[in-house]
Amino acid sequence: EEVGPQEYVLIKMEVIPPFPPKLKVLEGRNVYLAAATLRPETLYGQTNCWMQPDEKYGTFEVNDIDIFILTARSARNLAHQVLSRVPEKPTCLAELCGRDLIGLQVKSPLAFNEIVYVLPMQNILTHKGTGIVISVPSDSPDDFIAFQELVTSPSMRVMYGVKDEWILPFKVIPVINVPGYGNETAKKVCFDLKIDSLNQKDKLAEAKEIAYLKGFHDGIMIVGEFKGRKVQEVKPLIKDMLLKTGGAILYYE
Ligand code: A2H
Repeated sequence: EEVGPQEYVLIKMEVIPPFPPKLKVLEGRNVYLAAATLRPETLYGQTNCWMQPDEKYGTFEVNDIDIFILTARSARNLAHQVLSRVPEKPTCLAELCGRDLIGLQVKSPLAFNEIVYVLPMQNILTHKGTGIVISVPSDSPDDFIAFQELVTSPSMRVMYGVKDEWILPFKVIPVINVPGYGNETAKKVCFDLKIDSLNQKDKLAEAKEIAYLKGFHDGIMIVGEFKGRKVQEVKPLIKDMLLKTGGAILYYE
């Protein structure tokens, strides 16, 4: 049941030039892909980000300096949350679909990977968050299985135009240790529940619940500024750090 608005940390992932054709008019400006997460402390282990290939996104001026790529729905919500004078509707500078940005290079705050690529995932919901998700295969079963599917299915890569060098070698980046689960909780939970496809929705929901609860309640950071400390304590600290350094803003829905 609803208990009021959910707070998300909206990660600002900087689009690296050269811009693709759909974004060419924006080159020279600060353009960010905006991803909504509940687990900002996992950002160190981000390997890529996910967009829904067949759905629409836009580029919006949601504040005075930055241009964000996100769904129109989330742009509208965000404008109401960050602007003092809200225009009738936020200006969309360019319309695009997820497919247009597959292979786009972005730079994410805190991520050990210098650059990460935009990759397609069918399970991304466009009516939740911004429709863009940071992918952390070490701690998210969805992310682990989606990445593994791309790695093991050349035909899926061809279908979406995903180049081998964007995903290979598949290297999970450990961030959190969970006693009894190790440093790659998502992989272990998916193995235990025998999940190898995004179509196993019920099992994936179960895996997500386990990985999320265990990671949050029992997890210990094994990397970063707060190495050795409990995830529960560290999550708000990393959130504040990201907000202070301009790597993220808050988003509610
Ligand atoms: B979380 P809740 Cl490591 N479609 O971030 C599908 N999933 C989405 C989404 C969308 N439009 N927007 C956000 N999400 C994901 C990291 C993470 C997340 C880890 C572990 C657990 C976890 C890395 N992906 O979430 O439905 C995002 O994935 C467990 C719940 O609002 C976001 O946080 O409760 C989470 O779902 C938000 O889920």
